[in-house]
Amino acid sequence: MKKLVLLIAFSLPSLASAHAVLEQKEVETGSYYKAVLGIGHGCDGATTTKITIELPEGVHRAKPMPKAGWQVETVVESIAIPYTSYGKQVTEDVTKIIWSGGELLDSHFDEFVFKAKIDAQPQTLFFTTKQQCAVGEINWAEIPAKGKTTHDYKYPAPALKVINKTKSGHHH
Ligand SMILES: [Cu+2]
Repeated sequence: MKKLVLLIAFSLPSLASAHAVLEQKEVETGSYYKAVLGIGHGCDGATTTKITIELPEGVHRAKPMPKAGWQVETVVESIAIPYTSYGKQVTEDVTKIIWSGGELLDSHFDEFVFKAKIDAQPQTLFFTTKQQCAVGEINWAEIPAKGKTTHDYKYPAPALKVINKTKSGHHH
């Protein structure tokens, strides 16, 4: 019996790559992007109950995918840089997506999904994410200084590299 208990008590060290990260880290400007935000662990062992992701400038018309066991809401605000879509001036857009009411154990992994049009010019975009737990919270909000990468930080914001359109000429 004692051996069994020891086996169960043995826990793996948490992976450095756990964190809150976007599965697909690169996208062409002007294309639609399916964002899959992976949440690798809780807040110091506590169960995750709420995820809030902020959409940076140039990420347009975001639509979250419904998620069983969670409520999802979008926050629409006026945006700093209006844009034109299908000939219409757009001055308000989704700026935040919030998943709440669910439970994600520290020992589990889950994904939070949305789609958006990436109109930002080539650059690295950062999606500041707040992870709230039954006890405590984590702000994934660190943005690397020049010459550093997200790997140099403990709580990096999920990052997405926007690249030039490839010249293949196909349409998405
Ligand atoms: Cu981590």
